[in-house]
Amino acid sequence: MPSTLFISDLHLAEERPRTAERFFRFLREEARQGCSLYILGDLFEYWIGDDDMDDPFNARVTAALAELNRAGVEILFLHGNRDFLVGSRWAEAVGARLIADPTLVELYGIPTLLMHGDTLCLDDKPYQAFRAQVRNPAYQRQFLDKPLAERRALARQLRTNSEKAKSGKTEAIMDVTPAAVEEVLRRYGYPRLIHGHTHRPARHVHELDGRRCERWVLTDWYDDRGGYLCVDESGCRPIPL
Ligand code: OKV
Ligand code: MN
Repeated sequence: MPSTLFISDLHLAEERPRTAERFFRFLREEARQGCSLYILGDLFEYWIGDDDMDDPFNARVTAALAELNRAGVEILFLHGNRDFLVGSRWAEAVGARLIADPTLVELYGIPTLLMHGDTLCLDDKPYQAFRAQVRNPAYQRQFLDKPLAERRALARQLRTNSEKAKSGKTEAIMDVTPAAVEEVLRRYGYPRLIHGHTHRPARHVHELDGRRCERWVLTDWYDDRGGYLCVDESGCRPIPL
């Protein structure tokens, strides 16, 4: 039966070899049964520009995805809050298509809205301020025009600061703002919603305006967990890895 697979929040980095190995195995095995693989953000723990693709770890991830694509699986990529600088050069190397956040698709007859999920977390004020800044195209251009070494140093500094600022209150405990979810469900005509980011995998049912919407939250791949959402004619099934 044709199926569409969804992953997010792998946060791949050289420092997490076990997660990377689980991902490579997923690409060689389970992912091949899908017609399409949607990556809903935070594939990478950090991304400072497509010219950092020659970094051996980034090159390995890129090559593994390109191989899946060559095997006939369509790959779609939606930016997360960490890898928002992934660009068309990377997408071309993979054979992936970059898609907007949000994107509405029809899957097996069901309108399905795809998001990373960070735009639903309105209560995380410090993060939303950070987002407004780094998603500014002029600011991004300024950053991307700097030499790679300088960007590396700036990014490392930003990550250190953000870890300090969190001081125990991790990103993982931030959940979506219910009003933001309802707003987006109304605006897009009561679709099924699939997103990640919160690291709280679940199936939620929202009843609003007399309509019923399913909301699927994807798992992260931290520590020893990982998995994907398999969507087909019969519905959505989370598969742990
Ligand atoms: C990604 C997050 C680091 C959260 C910097 C302009 C600026 C882009 C950037 C640098 C950092 C992405 C690109 C990274 C996400 C962090 C820390 C917290 C909460 C600028 C445009 F400001 F320097 F001009 N960056 N990197 N964080 O290391 O991948 O999402 S990153
Ligand atoms: Mn995220």
